[in-house]
Amino acid sequence: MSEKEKRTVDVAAAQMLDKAQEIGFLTTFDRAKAQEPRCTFGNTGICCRICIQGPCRILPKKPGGNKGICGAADYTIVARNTVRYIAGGASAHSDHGRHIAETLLHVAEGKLKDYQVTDPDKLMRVAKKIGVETEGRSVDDITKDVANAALDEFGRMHEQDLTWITSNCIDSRLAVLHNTTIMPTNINLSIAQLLHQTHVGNDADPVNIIFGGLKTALCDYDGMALATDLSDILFGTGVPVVTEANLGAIKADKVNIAVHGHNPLLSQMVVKAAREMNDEAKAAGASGINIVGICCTGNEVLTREGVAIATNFATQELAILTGAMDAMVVDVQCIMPSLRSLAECYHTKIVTTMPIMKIPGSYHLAFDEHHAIDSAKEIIRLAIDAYKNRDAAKVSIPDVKSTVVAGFTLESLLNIFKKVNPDNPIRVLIDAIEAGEIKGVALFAGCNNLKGPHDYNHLTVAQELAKNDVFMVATGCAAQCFGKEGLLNGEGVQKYAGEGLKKLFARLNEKAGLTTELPLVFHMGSCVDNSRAQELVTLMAKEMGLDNAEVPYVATAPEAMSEKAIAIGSWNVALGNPVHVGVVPPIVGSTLVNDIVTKIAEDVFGGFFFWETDPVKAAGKMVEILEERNWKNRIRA
Ligand code: MSK
Repeated sequence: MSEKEKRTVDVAAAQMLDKAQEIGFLTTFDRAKAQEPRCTFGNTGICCRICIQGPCRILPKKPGGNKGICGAADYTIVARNTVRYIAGGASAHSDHGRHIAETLLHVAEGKLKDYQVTDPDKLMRVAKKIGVETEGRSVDDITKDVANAALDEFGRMHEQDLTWITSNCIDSRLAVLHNTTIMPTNINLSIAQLLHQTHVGNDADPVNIIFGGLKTALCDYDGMALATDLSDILFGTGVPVVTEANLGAIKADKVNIAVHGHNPLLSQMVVKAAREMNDEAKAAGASGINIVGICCTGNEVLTREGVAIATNFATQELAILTGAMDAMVVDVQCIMPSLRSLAECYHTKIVTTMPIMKIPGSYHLAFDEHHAIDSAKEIIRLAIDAYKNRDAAKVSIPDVKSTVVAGFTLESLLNIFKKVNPDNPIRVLIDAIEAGEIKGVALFAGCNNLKGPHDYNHLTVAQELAKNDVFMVATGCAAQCFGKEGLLNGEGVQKYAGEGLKKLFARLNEKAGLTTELPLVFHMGSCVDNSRAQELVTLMAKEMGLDNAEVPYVATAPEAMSEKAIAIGSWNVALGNPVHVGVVPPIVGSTLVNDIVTKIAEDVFGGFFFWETDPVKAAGKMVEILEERNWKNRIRA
């Protein structure tokens, strides 16, 4: 691999990185290089910064150095550091869910004019699932009860298992969560207790700390599951859409606005307002308004509105480098502070919108749900004004993009299966497994991590699994990589799928009734929509009469980066799923803790982590896991 290839496999990104070099702008790729070599203590998790006597590092050869100043051993330090990542991730996902739940409640109370219940069928399904009475009641009353049930997850004072966990899991899995005492009853309480548990002079037992972490990881799951359900109720449950992905989706003749972050409350409004404001853009000399997405708010509006993907996490700066990005509207999570300094070289307006996410020097427009459409229009007018200052000489948009077929919520995926098996849609997948056509299902989740070439691990693991007849679903920045690289369309199937997988696709395509062929990888949505994938595996478990830990299903985060990715991986393990991580996390500094999460976890939960930076080897191991589960199921039958 040449030095240039080591940066990214994305051709459009490579062109923009060359441009950055030409103009002397240092991107996240340069900053990642500047961080090398990494500090071994931090890199392996044996640096403790929990109290300010530290930082303490584990120095085994120095007398007195094999423990922190308080006496914390490597296993305590590593366990504490690890679960604090989970607390960060669970806070982010659950706070996102809480914001959606509050908005839904205010809709039902008639306090918000710009939002409404868009999908009453989903409302009824969710109400029934969580035990809210629907018979003879108004939509508003049911909505209030569903929203209040979601808000109750955050702060109820009585002991009651979290509703979105109990209503989404099968009994055998709930028994595992109870037997290991990790079933949470209150999201905020679990996060607070975990921070307390890991305070200096508190819990030193690595097993107990890890179990506290898993309990909080389940709160991450609960927060994202309710965020998915309530967002579908508010904005609709996605159906298959055709659009495009990569920097080539930015249009030179249009006012370009990127929506970036995670929360759909504003981005949905921006999309809606933009459709009404094309004339204003035309009056400014553009041919219209073009909205594109970055990171998961992009995935949200892709799923429901067919908005194109500009790029994913590691290459977010490069959208500005095209010189044609007029405004980037950001909400929460995964937004690089460096966007502002790059925007200074161009006419681009960076607009922060949330009270907990501001960037010095950027434009802050406090988003207010009570005036959501007005806020969105104000942002669009800012972009139109910025467009007037665009310097045509600085515009260079890579002519690179791929067709994307997305919108595969669980409902829309099952609707396709229903065309093949109207009575029992999930059987389509299981029949294909039992017939040996496919080996099982893999979920791709997670970010970009510049410890390796951008998008390389995602792409290689997917190509290898496709060749080995694995049915694939994806979320987050992994899904966006596949969009850019042509795996979210039918050509991907022809190019990469093995014979068994091709047979399944032929059957599905024949009956699907879509205007286009189904994609090699099914885009299931944003980070919070990993809950959709978990619903899929649970449905398979029910139909197969198995526990989740026996279903031929694996999860992978080939380029995991964020605290949220660590939380997602952890609840996957607790719910019985094997989880591949394509970077070595800062956990290997303690053999004990590393063994707990990679080996002992399997005995307790059926799920476990494994680290493998080589994507070919990682895919090989994932295939082995699926084959082993199938083999055991055949023996059981
Ligand atoms: S945006 S959490 S970099 S997937 Fe959800 Fe991408 Fe990871 Fe952020």
